[in-house]
Order: sequence, then C-alpha cells, then structure tokens
Amino acid sequence: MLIYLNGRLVKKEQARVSVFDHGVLYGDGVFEGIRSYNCLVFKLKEHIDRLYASAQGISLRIPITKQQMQKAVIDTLVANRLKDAYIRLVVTRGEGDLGLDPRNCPKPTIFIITDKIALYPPELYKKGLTIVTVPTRRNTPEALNPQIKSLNYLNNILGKIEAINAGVPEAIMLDQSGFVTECTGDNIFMIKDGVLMTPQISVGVLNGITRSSVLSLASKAGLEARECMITRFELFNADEVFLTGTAAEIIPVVKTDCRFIADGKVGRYTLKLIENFKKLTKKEGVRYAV
Ligand code: PXG
Repeated sequence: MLIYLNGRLVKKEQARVSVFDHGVLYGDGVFEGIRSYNCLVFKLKEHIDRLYASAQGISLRIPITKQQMQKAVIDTLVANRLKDAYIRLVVTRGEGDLGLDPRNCPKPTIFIITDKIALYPPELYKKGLTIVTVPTRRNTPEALNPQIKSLNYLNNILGKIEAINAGVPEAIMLDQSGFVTECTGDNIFMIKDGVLMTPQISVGVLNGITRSSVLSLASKAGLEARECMITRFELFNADEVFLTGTAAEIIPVVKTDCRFIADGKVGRYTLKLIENFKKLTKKEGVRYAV
C-alpha cells in the first residue's frame, strides 16, 4: 500500500508523522473522506472545496493548490491500482513545538490514504438501523462550527461511545435547544407526507456532500425537499428516516429511541433514493485509469 505524504508516495510502513505534529498533539487539522466507484471519484471537486473551506475556517493555509491536491488524490489511487476506494485526505497544522501556538508549525503535513471501507453489513441496508438519541450535545457553531471537518472529532466520538453503550451503531445528537442536528458521522433525513426534511446547516451540522446529492435527488423521487428544524417528536412520527454519508451512503433507520418508525420497515422513498444515488455514483465523477 502506498501513501501520499507531503508530495511523495511512500510505503505504508514509511508513512509516519512526528509526535510533535499539532494534528496529533491538539487535533489541529482538517480532513475529508471521499469515495471512488469503478474508477470515478465521486464529487471530488466538492470534497476538495470543503477541505479548503475547513482549512480557511481554522486559519490553515494549505501549501498546494486545489488542482495539485486533485492530482495527488488521483496519483495515489492509480499507484495503488484501486478501482473502488475510500480516500482519506488529511492536512494537519504540521510539526511544531509544544504549545498551542500554530505559528510554531511552519509546514502543514498532507497525507492521503486510499483503502477499502468497511460499511455497515449489507443486511442493515435492507433491514434498517436502530439508533438512539445520546446525552452529549453536538458542538455549538459558536464554539467549534460543525461545518469545519476538523481532526477534533471527540464530540462525535463521545456520541458514538454512548450509542455503542446503548447497543446500537449510531447516535442522534441534539443541539443546545434540543433540536435534531445529525449523527456522529452522517446527516439525518426524515420523510413525512411526501416532504423530505433535514436540519438546516445553521443548526450546527456538517454540510454533507451526500446530503446535498440527496436533496437534489428529491424531486426525481417525487418528494418536496425542505431544510428545517426537526424535533425528536417529529422523527418518532415520520413516515421514513435515513442517514447519509460518504462511507454509509444512504442507510435506512427503522427504530429510534425505542419507537418503530411507521411500520418499522424500510420505506419506499428511501429505497428509491438509494437506487437513484447508486445510479449517480455510477455515472458522475472524476475519471482515472488503473
Ligand atoms: N456529519 C458528520 C459529522 C460527518 O463527519 C457526514 C455528516 C456526512 O458528510 P458527507 O460529506 O460524507 O456526506 C460526516 C462525514 C468514516 C468517517 O471514517 C465518515 C465521516 C466522518 C468521519 C469519519 O467513516 N463522515
């Protein structure tokens, strides 16, 4: 396995970062998770744009251009001869001294891992997930904006631990007022009376790229799309609920907080959206050859 590290492709065993890297010491950095499907990198431009926007959000200047970053992603996929891959793109503040001051880190660290991704087992896409609301609230945008996809994922990890302790794989996280935000690594959607709804970005959620794709697929599935405040009560009474993310794609939810959603079966709109999303990943993206 070859890893892109600061402009070079190196063997996995040689892909090392310093213990003085502020990404390690403070979670000071940003990342992206991208997918390629049969030699097409899905929404590569959108992911690279979001990476640079996250970097801007933490005042981190990425020392290569977006074009160079795109080439680095493709080169890494080609070097590893991967047709289908999960791509992890990471930029840290770089190596520095002890102490938070980012001015001690003259050179950001950039690395790209291309590998396979273990999704949820296939039967969960047919049967649907059971999830719970967890006590840990999602970061407030005023403290650490969830739109910044930073290396500081402890908020989400705390939510994930609480879900696992409750015996389920995912967690609904609420904002400070108790409105639904998102899950620990996925956005959340509900459908009620032909309307597709998801929390608006300003409530404090990641502007998910799968989320955007699903919103634009709504009308084709016969749904009106709306970004709005959502309560737990509304989720309990939804016709359908599902999660979206680059790794999970679209995964149905059939039970939340001990309540079955509608009849507890995966809904027809969700199935339609899954089908249409699959079609999109087959035809759209930046092409490469291995
Ligand atoms: N919300 C959060 C908090 C996320 O981290 C999403 C939503 C979905 O966004 P996209 O753009 O992927 O549709 C994410 C991103 C992993 C992993 O290794 C996945 C994510 C984050 C961190 C790790 O599976 N998903």
